[in-house]
Amino acid sequence: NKKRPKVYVTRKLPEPVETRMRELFDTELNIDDTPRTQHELVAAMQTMDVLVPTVTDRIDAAMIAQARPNLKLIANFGNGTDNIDVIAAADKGIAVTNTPNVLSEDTADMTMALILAVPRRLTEGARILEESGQWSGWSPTWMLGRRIWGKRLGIIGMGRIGVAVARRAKAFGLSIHYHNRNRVHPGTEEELEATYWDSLDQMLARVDIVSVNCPSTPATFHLLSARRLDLLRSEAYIVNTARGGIIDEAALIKNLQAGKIAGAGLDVFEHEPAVNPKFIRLAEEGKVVMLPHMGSATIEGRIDMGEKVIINIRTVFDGHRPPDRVLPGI
Ligand code: 8YV
Repeated sequence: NKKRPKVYVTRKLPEPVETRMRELFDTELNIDDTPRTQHELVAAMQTMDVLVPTVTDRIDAAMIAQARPNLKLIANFGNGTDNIDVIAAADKGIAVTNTPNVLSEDTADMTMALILAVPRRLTEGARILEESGQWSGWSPTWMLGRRIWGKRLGIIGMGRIGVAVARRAKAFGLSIHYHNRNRVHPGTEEELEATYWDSLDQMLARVDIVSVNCPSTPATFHLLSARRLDLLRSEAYIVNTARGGIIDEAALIKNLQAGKIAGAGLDVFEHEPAVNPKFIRLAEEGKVVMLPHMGSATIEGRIDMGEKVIINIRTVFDGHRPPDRVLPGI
């Protein structure tokens, strides 16, 4: 008759996940989904065994320092763990887990949607009909976008999501280029007919579309800096479904305004949920398509993520290593 772990969930999760959690754990849910304050999170870290935060909860070193020894696990409901100071947690003996794999395909779908949406002027076209209910009439030179087929896609970060993007893009007739800390397995490179670029700078100068699919870490902060954005061709597009901070937004805005880059598809922003109003202007001009961080937002994906969280919690309280342990520095 083992003690049930006390689990604190910071946001509303899908019904089946909450039901299962309640069956298995002493669970404190967030029924009305109002984001918890830092004070409430620290209080939870002092009384509960497990914290289940999401991308919207920043768990920094100062908060972790105030946690009591009862807190064994921070089981992040999400893939990226840039919201958590994983090093501070490790120093205090608190395990951190995430929810990899289950959201890669959904995120890759949304990446592909943005790769198509900007050059093919999807939102601009939709807006014409939404705003007036009709259009002035078809013409051979009207609403022309840029062809996707035959173009070069440069993927930054060839992990699970990057590979899922590459598979889709290949089927759309794009050639695959990538930059990553390491080359992927030769079999994967062969399957994707992918070209590896050791130098990000050189890849940026040669591709038509850039897709950002790497994690947000101190090393990738403003990886697409003003200097690197200047390397892009003026016909190039950028798509970001990873984290806003990987791109220097101010520099991106400048280059979009100046026509030094053709367009951007953005699902993530540097200061979410705030969005730089200059992007809105650029969206009106058809240079930018924006989504409010919806990359992994499917019902199935969220349920799968919840199951991963549950498995991680159960494994830790069964005395084993959780399958999705996030180690500092990785
Ligand atoms: C979710 C994400 O919005 O997993 C991630 O890293 O950015 C998104 O899939 C997030 O996980 C919710 O915590």
